[in-house]
Amino acid sequence: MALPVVGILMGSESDKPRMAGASDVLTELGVPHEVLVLSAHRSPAEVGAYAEGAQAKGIRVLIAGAGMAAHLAGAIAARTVLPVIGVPLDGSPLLGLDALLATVQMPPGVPVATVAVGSAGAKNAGFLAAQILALSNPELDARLKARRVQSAAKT
Ligand code: RP5
Repeated sequence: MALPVVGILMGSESDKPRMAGASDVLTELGVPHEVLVLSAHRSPAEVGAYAEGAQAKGIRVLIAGAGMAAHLAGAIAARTVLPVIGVPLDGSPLLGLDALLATVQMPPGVPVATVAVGSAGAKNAGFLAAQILALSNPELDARLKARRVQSAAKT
């Protein structure tokens, strides 16, 4: 089994259905990844330790999905210079607008690349992570391009 190069984190077990697309896309594209549930407010020390150790263990891109105040992606981005993709999740009474603003509005210097709210965003986070990795992986680049050709043929 290849070591994971993408870490997918989410703030709660309850986020799993909405975040599943990120893992599905990476599996389809043959990108080794790991999935963890870690909460920025319930387990902040574990979040910090994971973010600080990710690069040294071979992770190259991080995906973080959370709902409500959604500080997981930003908390991770504060502790690593790996690219962090944030997925705002829509499980709250505000339907993800809260998570969108919390995730996208990072102060300058510590970016979170924020994708769409909910399961569409989770899938796009998987694609975006793969596209970042494809910059230095010609086989993955070819798989992504082949997939675009396939999806164009379906329209
Ligand atoms: C956030 O709070 C999680 O990412 C989740 O979207 C939301 C609710 O979490 P639970 O109360 O369902 O664990 O931290």
